[in-house]
Amino acid sequence: MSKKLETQVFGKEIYRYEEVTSTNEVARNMAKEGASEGLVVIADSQNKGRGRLGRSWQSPKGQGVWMSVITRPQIQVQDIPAITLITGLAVCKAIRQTTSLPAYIKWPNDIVVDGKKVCGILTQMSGDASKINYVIIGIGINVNIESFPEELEEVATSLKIEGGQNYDREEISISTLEFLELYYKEYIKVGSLENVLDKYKDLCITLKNQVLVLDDKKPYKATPLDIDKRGGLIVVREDGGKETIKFGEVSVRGIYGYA
Ligand code: BT5
Repeated sequence: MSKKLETQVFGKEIYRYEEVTSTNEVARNMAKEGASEGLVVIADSQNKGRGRLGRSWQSPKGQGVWMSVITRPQIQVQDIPAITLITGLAVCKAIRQTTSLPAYIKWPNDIVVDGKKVCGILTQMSGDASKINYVIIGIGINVNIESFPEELEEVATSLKIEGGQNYDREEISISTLEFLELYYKEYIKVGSLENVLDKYKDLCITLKNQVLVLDDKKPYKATPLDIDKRGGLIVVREDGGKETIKFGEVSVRGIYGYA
């Protein structure tokens, strides 16, 4: 092992697998059985890796960090998106620390390098309006992938493709867990994103470009203004109206082929 994990809670218990359906699924089953906050599931490959909205996530063997963390935050359901934001920030910092590559966050939670996605995050929760049972934070980082299938070539990249070298997956996962614990604790302590928001905004590429908001009705162009304390993206529409987008899809000019 390259470096020792220096956390108090996250990763104190780690389950490693060669192959699973999805680390989120494995972690969810453990959480249902009462597993503690901080338990981590890591797999070498996933044969049913999941994206958001039922999409799939390519997780080739031995070439990425495919992991999930069980958390049990005592927060309001409407604050769950904040957990995703914190995770994005943690991964972005970890990639920068371990590779020195110019990683940025595409709001809310994709990590991009050179306009392409190197990491996706999937948070899944169980609970109801009165109480959260658990939140599974799933993190997929493309580390040493050399090439992608044609349909992903334009949108996906890996640390190896960008940096021209292999990186240590263990070191990246350790760094991610350390940053995640740091920001998570801060968030829970303060009860809002206040103390981490400036760091997030510094690295948020969505604030630096024009965006296309893909809402249910009709996509519209907007200028990003800020991110609020709950993690919502504040934009100004072309007609001058302000809007806060809580979650959802936003295309950023210059990223994933949006010109
Ligand atoms: C995400 O979804 O970005 C969340 C991905 C979360 C993956 C982790 S891995 C560990 C844990 N266990 C799981 O089963 N999942 C989590 P979304 O924003 O919906 O993006 C999915 C889309 O990204 C797909 O429809 C593809 O277009 C594209 N895609 C698939 N695999 C990719 C990859 N390896 N790298 C970049 N893009 C990919």
